[in-house]
Amino acid sequence: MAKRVFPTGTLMQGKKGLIMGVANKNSIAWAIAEQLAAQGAELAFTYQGEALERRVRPLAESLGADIIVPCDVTDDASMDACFDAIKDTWGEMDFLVHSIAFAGREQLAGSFIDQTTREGFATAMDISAYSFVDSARRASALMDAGGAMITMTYLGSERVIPNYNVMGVAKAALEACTRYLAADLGPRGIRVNAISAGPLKTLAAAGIGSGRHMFRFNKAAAALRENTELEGVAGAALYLLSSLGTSCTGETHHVDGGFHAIGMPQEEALKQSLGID
Ligand code: NAD
Ligand code: 0WE
Repeated sequence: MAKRVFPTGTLMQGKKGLIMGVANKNSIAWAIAEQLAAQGAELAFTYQGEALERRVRPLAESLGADIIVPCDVTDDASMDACFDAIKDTWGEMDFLVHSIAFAGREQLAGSFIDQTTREGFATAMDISAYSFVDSARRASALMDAGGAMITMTYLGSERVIPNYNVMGVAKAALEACTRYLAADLGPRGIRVNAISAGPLKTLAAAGIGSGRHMFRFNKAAAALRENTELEGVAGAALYLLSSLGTSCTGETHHVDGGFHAIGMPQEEALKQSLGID
């Protein structure tokens, strides 16, 4: 695979921020980190647990990260320690990237009505939506000079996507959280937005039952007739987190080749997606 190249510049010069949600080099959060670093940002990273440290630390170090700390968003003590480390090292921060989601694997196969349990619902909401509120509260306490935050969402929040199930409900909550956070933090000059990305081949998308079909259908039906490129997501993140994004807050911005805009695909696209010629 060709190495990704990101436009270089000084848009993020002098800005410090936290990247939450890198698991490996395919993570959306990693592409965003590379783009922000190419524009001069200073970065801190969290990793979910010891198992992921082995992957995340070398990546983070390659961008000269000052702070690399464990953080499990379901654990208050771990969240305290993470934001204490930032406070102790930097004192203040300018931006936050939240790129974290989880639902039990059994929730993501089969029908929503049958698969969704009380516990599965609570876990998906806790890790995929509440964690953004908690992180935003802690990060904003360190943003005295204004700032910006983003989270990652998916179209399954707005429309039914087979098997996405309770994650779709959690993403709808996450997008609503984005608007409420934008309202609360706006008076302090802190912007809060979400990027709704089309399907990307990451760890979180691996092993989706209908994966092959999904990528084929997305490509055929999308306005641009191509799957989503990570570069586009990273570019949107740079826009939303830099001064280019001034005046934009509370928004859910789609980066999905225009798939979200299509109500019914062209006949030939539909045939192509089903492999009929
Ligand atoms: P990924 O697996 O690389 O990232 C998911 C991250 O969530 C991992 O780093 C994992 O460690 C972290 N995480 C899960 N539970 C956690 C916990 N309890 N505490 C701390 N971290 C935890 O996959 P990705 O595709 O880069 O996903 C990032 C975000 O992008 C997610 O919010 C996902 O819903 C969203 N998204 C993904 C796609 C896609 O097709 N891949 C499309 C749109 C949106
Ligand atoms: O948000 C996501 C996936 C998030 C996710 C992934 C997993 C896999 C491993 C949340 N929880 C888990 N739990 C696990 O055990 N995406 C946008 C990618 C995705 O996932 C799908 C999709 C798409 C797109 C699941 C079903 C259908 C489509």
